[in-house]
Amino acid sequence: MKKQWWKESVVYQIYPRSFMDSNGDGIGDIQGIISKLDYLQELGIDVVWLSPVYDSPNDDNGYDISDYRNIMHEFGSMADWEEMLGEMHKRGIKLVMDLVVNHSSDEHAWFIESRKSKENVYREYYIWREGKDGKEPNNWESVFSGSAWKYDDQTGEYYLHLFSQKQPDLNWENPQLRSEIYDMMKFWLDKGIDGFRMDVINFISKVPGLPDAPNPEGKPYASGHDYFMNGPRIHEFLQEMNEKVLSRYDAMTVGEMPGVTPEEAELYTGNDRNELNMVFQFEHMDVDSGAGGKWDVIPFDLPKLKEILTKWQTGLHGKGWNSLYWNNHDQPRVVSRFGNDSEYRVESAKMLGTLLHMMQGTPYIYQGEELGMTNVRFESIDDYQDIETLNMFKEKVQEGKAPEDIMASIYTKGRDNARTPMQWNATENAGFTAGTPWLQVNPNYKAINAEAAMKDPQSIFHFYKQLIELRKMNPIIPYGSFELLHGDHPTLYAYIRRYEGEELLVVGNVSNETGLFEAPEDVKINEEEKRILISNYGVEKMESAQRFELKPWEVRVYKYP
Ligand code: TEU
Ligand code: CA
Repeated sequence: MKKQWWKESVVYQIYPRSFMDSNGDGIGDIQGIISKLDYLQELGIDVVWLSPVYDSPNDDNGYDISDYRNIMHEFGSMADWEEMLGEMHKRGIKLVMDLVVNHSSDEHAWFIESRKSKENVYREYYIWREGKDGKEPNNWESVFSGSAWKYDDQTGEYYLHLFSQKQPDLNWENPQLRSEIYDMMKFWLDKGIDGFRMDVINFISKVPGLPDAPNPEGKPYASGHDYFMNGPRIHEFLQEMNEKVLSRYDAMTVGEMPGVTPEEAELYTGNDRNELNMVFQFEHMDVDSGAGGKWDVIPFDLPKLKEILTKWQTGLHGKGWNSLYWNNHDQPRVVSRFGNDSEYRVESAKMLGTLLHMMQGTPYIYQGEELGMTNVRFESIDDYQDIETLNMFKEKVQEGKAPEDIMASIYTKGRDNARTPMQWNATENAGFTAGTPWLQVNPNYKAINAEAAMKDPQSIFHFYKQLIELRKMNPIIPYGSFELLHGDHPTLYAYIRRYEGEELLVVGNVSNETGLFEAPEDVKINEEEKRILISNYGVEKMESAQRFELKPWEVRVYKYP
């Protein structure tokens, strides 16, 4: 069996538009990435997950692809991409590309053909339906607000778009379409990439008939998640993809799966399943979302977060594999979301990083997380760029919501929080661009930037570097078992890892107050043999690990025997 190198890897996600601009047009690009590979090598990461760099009109910043085999002009050329891959491999860094095949752009040649006529050979590459009673074919809501259907008067039918109107869903029921996707995947794997992150891959199988969703509140549209999430043929499609493509390469795969449960994840990632290596689950990312969904912000509840992550740690242990993440290009910055991004920004960022990186699975670091980059507050909605945010704002204003209330939810959960340019140094625009950035830089870049972090041995950057090194030196971290301690404690996050006679005790104080940890009666710490593996307050003295006080946002990891 191929070595499962991805189980011992740490992955760094690059959102190319915001990473580094090399030619002064204010947009990150591939030459910019190449210029920062030494920085990534210094951090010690093993794999880069690169968000889409394919040709795109950028309605959803590259997640609307108009040519799967060409590089977006703004990002550079195929020659630049080949140079980047070579430079990554030279440094021992693998490259995982983003596979966005639940939908394409409406500017893709396939869709341009498909919409021309009902008889067009490409018609069945997409999901076209006649209207019903003069309305959309069903009542599904788009993830980006409004109906999930758009009427196209060229042929008098509607097409499905679970996301933006410029992201028509591909029809995976069509074997010809599937074969085109597999050929495209081989095109990139044959160029030498090391795997794929698969965008909303558990949406590709829809329930036949595309039935209306329950709509008890009589809303204009309702979530159709039950009819396209983890659908009836999803395992068949992924096993076919594995058989026809993935099994022929040494490729890492991670499926982005909104709504997936640990039980389903076992089916997607089990060794004997021949589907994917791991999945991105979303349960812990919905812990501060109320009944109204993402924008219905509720205070995050630590016991609930602990319960969710524990369910995934124990649910997949020995059966499948976890991905571990706090951040990506769709999520607000974790130090602002679950930490304290003002008086305890450094301590809380280090603590959150430790809590995640000491768990079982493959950790993902999102660009800037290693610097403790924070959320941003732009005063005007005009300063925001994300289509999900802009569509939601428009819809809620039309519903009569107060703009300041809508802005408050954007400050907390908006995706642009993660997309402000990477903060490289304290020069203008944080050294990201010599031009005008496509999205404003977070004004706190003078204090929070890579140059300052690399010079400061106490920085979050150097702490993340230690976390990555510890994973390599301690098999207990990727492979050990997981037991949560004090699950209902409102502010302590404590757990034990066990592996081949070794134990790790991880204790974090998720609060602005001091905390007291006392090991439960049945947990015996080997006091004589214990040692501190890592601490964000530089704790050296060997005070008891059975019972100790923690400062605000303090984390300690003890290893014994
Ligand atoms: O995201 C899938 C998805 O559901 C996201 O829309 C996410 O749940 C939501 O934005 C949280 O607010 C993937 C990509 O990661 C995202 O950037 C794309 O916009 C989306 O698919 C469509 O390709
Ligand atoms: Ca550029």
